[in-house]
Amino acid sequence: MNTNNIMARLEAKYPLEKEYLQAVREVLETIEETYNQHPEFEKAKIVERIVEPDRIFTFRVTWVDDKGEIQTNLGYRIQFNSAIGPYKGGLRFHKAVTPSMLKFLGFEQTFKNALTTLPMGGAKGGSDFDPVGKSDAEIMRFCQAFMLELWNNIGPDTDVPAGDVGVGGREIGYLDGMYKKLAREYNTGVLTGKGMTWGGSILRPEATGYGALYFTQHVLAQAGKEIKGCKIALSGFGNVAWGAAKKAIQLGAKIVAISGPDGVCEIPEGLTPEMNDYMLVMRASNHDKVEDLATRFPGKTVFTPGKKSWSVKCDIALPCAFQNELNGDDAAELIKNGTWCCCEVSNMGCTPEAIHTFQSKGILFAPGKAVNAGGVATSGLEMTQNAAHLAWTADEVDAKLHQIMSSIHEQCLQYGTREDGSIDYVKGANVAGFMKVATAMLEQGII
Ligand code: 2IT
Repeated sequence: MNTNNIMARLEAKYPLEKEYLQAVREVLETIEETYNQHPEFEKAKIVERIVEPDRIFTFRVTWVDDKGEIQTNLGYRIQFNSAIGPYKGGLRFHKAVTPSMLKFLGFEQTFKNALTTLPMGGAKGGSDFDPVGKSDAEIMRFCQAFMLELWNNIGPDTDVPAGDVGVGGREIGYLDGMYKKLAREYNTGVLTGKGMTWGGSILRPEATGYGALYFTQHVLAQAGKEIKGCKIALSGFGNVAWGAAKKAIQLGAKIVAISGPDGVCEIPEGLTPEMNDYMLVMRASNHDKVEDLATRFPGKTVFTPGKKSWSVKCDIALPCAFQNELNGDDAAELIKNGTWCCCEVSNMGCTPEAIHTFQSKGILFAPGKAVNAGGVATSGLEMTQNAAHLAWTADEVDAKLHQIMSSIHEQCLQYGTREDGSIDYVKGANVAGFMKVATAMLEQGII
């Protein structure tokens, strides 16, 4: 295989699908060498097959807002790859959602899920519905209308959606309620991220952030460093940023910045547990402004409009919000200010230029596929508990999460150790995920 040839074909076929093309190129560039050592992959045209989703559902979602006006959005579910298990991946509700965005996320999910060691295929879905400024009743009516279209294409053994940007516990509740009403199945296993009284797994809300910090600890330990006392700048204030901050504080690090679409809040003395929990209130308000933290905790935070967290001096940068939120200029500014590690917690949070800048300057860098896999892994653990009709304790789930993040780190070392002993985590994660899915596809024949 030749990455440039395959990319040229995909670029001609999907000229407008920027994010999808970016995600595919990154994977192909890093797996090319390994792929070409396996003529059986080439013969079975694995790469041509793995870059295309198995199927895409697109549907209209019409609902009535609080003023009685009719609103129409588009809904999607992309079932990307089922070679290693039922389709699995989140739903994103955000005004910028396009098929390209969901294809990139579904593609990445396929490899991420393979890394978790659990049997889950890759999927993603969502809508261009904009939750900002919506009332709780509007959120509920939208979720119900969305599920009215989706329910027939998902199921506990076929496709199991979960949350992502704009979809948290509240939305999963409304979606699950409607699914049960339509499907008349009450086995609780069709969505993950459920509430604790109706089949949810303890620690699932924290899992993406906790797993990311466990992975960061491995990256640091590998380089002979430790997290205690480190200053961390992170972006966002949603579920993922909340969990990451919570674990970082527990581990003795200091969160010196969080950000939102409106700007950055610097917190010179570090985010307190009380401020950390206020992030949940900010998320639930649908106000989408990080300035709310400064308003609630005056004197402890400094809000600067229009700036990102990457302008704040820190040891470790943790992008926790959205794709391409940290670009080449941001990476250069971080490095200038002394940052020596960046672990991507958001999916494709760094642009290719940013990754190149980090890697060429010897900054420790780990990609989202590995760093944030604890979220979907704990979704996998939720599926297991649901299938067995039982609930594990927090200690049991946390121990399994630790084990999974440690295994992902091992896989990165296996496939990403350079000749000089340093680790290319991007290559390691991509090759490890790819090898598992490609081998499964090969063994299952031409389907
Ligand atoms: O990007 C992700 O891995 C998620 N949004 C979580 C998916 C899941 O199925 O828990």
